[in-house]
Amino acid sequence: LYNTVSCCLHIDVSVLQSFSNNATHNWEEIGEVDEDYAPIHTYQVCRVMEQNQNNWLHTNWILTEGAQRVFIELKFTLRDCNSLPGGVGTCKETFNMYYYETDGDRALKESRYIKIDTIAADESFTELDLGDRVMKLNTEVRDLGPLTHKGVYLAFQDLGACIALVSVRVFYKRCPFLVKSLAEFPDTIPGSEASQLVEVVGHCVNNSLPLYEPPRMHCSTEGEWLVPIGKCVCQPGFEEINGSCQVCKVGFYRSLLESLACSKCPPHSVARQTGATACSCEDGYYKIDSDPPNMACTRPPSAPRNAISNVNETSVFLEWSVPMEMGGRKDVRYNILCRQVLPDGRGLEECGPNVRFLPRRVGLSNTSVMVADLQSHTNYSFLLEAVNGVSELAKDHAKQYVSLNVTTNQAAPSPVSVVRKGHTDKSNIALSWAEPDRPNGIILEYEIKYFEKEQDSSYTIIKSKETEMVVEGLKCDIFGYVAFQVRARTSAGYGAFSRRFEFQTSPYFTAFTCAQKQYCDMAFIPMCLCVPSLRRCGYSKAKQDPEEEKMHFHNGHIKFPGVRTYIDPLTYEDPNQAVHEFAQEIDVSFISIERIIGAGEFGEVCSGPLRLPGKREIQVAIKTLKAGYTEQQRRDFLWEASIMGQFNHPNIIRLEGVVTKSKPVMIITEYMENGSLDTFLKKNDGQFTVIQLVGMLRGIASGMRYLSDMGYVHRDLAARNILVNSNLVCKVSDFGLSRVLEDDPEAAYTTRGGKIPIRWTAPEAIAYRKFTSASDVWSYGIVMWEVMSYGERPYWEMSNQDVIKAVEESYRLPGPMDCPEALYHLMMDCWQRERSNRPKFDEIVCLLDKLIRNPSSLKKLVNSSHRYEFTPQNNNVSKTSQSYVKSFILKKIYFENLLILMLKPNTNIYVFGFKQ
Ligand code: ACK
Repeated sequence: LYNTVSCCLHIDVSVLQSFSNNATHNWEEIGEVDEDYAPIHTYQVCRVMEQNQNNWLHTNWILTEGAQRVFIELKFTLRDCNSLPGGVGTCKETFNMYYYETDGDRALKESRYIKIDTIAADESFTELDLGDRVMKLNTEVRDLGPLTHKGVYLAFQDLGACIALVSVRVFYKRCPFLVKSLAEFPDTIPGSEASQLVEVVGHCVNNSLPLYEPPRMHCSTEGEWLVPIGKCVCQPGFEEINGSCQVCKVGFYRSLLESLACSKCPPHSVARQTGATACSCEDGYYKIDSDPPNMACTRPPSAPRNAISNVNETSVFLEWSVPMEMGGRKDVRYNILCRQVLPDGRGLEECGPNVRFLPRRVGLSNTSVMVADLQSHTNYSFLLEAVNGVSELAKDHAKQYVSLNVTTNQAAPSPVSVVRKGHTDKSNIALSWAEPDRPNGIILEYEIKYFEKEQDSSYTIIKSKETEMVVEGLKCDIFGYVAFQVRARTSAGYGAFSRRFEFQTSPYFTAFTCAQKQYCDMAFIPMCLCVPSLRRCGYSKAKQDPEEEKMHFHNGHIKFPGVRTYIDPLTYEDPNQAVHEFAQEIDVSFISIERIIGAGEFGEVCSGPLRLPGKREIQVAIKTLKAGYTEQQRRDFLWEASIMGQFNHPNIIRLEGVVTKSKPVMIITEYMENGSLDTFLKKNDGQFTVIQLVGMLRGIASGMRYLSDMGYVHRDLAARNILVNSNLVCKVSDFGLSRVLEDDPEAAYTTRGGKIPIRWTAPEAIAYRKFTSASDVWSYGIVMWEVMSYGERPYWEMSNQDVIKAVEESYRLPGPMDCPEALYHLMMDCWQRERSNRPKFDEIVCLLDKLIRNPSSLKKLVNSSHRYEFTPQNNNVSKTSQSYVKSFILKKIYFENLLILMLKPNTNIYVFGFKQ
């Protein structure tokens, strides 16, 4: 009696004993034979003709071995009282089962026992069966829990039946020892509650480690392992073979947890021992830390080849080809060593800091460089060196250069870089300047060019052999400014002019303007800076433009101020990008899965606490994606998160985040204590006031108003897709366009292909897939009807085809029982054939608010003329259109094509859509 998930408890049938407080009321221990004449051992009692029977049979003390919930399977036969000769007498057809929990084995009075259940037979036997030797054996199973003591007694009470107890099997279920993903999970006893999950942390098998986090599984009360999280992988130097970790062979290595198998050492590297986590390089070959483990060992490159130079005055352009041998790497760079040949064989001297290398001197990735600002008529020697990532490591590797000797030409002097103003009066300015940084020869003279600021087409040039002079007879602009430029001349010709230097002549003007500091500063801004500063002003002005300021761009979509728009995740090339744009990634360690609350299309829906660092713990719902999914299923699953994450409204289910970096993939949302609205209403039939119901409808309408403002059409608005929290707040859920409809068990295929939840969908959406906020309004009307009838199924058992036809023929659902007329009118408005005549969601919210503010408007209930009377004479009622009258039905009798309902007195029932 032991299988993988359940284990029997020790129960010794031979020590079952009866209470013997009354010698005539005892069970008897009888050895019998079954139909096949095999011996069976039973306990029997059959005192059906005697009054006041109270016969007890109890078991020995059964150790429960820590199980919190045990199952009791009874096999018994029971005599049909009607078949007893001589009338029924006091004959019973049931017996009772009891239990008592204790921590030790001690005798107990039956009054201390607690009843488990009354046991009735599915099949009772008659005299005839006895004659035919037919054994009508009944099997009943009951469960018992939560148990808190070491053991339990069971007892069976007979009150006057004819019973033979053939077997009592007591067992509990457990999740068996399991090795999964290299983690061992011990044999585990489930929790006591029916939906409880026990989280078990797995132990990694020898030579393996947890990947990212310890592996976990959840043991269900049915003895099944569910929701695997995390896994183990073989530690470096080992690989997984047949569920265990085997050491890497010589010549092989495994370095990363992410890689699966041991790999052969890459070229120029070796692993001389087993269990290598990396391979070491052969002599003369090297590796740097950033080289991936599977990369070959490499060596420095050979020297660059075919170097040539091209001299232009005091600049040299150097060019070369890549080395013959790159060393096995792609990161080859070039360095230049520049040395000036000193006259008279005095050797070489490194080039000074004034020499410029374009783009740079070391770490060149291209095979050319421009060397500028050399001295004219000078010999230079350049050494070109190729290096790569391992050159630094290869210290004993002789450096290989290619060298180039170059002689520069004569060149004009470089520009004068500084001009200063000396003594100034109304029309004279004293100037001085520094010699150019690179005169490139002997300076013969300087040229000074000056002109009125802003009027450089008309200028004057004067010459000086010195580096200073007084410029006289200046003509100033209205602000007294004059601009100067200076250049030097050698035997190689003139150098370029310096930049403009602007100086003021008039002391009177200076005194006047500098009193106005701001104006003065502005006047001194060099012209070349003015242009960018003006441009900056223009830009910032544009930014201040109220319209521009308010326009935002998001992934190519223009978004307008105040109105956020829904972005279809389809517009993202990479759906993962959409998920992470709108949903926060949550580390799985912040989540504990405590129980399963339902089954979704993609896997279990669970609940548990979410503990984000620095945030208060909250209860969340966890939708999981079951293992073995395809990439498409993963995308479809996360699609909902990309949509939900864009919404932020108290009546829309809030997305907390997603778990995509570990498995299983999860969507985490706020937890809604009362689950889905349809089930919630059915469970609480008739329990709410009208105002409470209208409050729920108002919430749903407000959520839908938000969605329609965002430009999102839900397409599957129905009470089953609304969730309710502990404060009766309703929130719209289940997003995801066509995918949602694929999941919805209510969605049926239309003649045009797509799947549509017919009963909730507007005619134009069924006929030609015209889904709009107006079709959502139609569905909202159906949700109103579901709410006001406490979860009744719209159009009851009518077929989808009959519904389409009835709606087409202008039939509409009748007002639910006790529904305020104002609400029924609103429903009927939502079901206007012409979609433009249906109210908008903001109008619906507004109307519901009015009704809530003025509850007397809800007093008038829907007129009974909206209902059809169901009379016994109306015999032509077809089976599909028979009405469904919930708890008012006492009995249903089917007679040929008629359904006869026996109803409670004063029941007002309505029948919808029957055929005459
Ligand atoms: O009717 P229910 O209890 O409410 O059963 C379904 C089940 O999971 C499968 O969808 C429940 N459910 C889904 N999301 C949530 C949530 N955020 N909070 C509470 N229950 C949820 C739903």
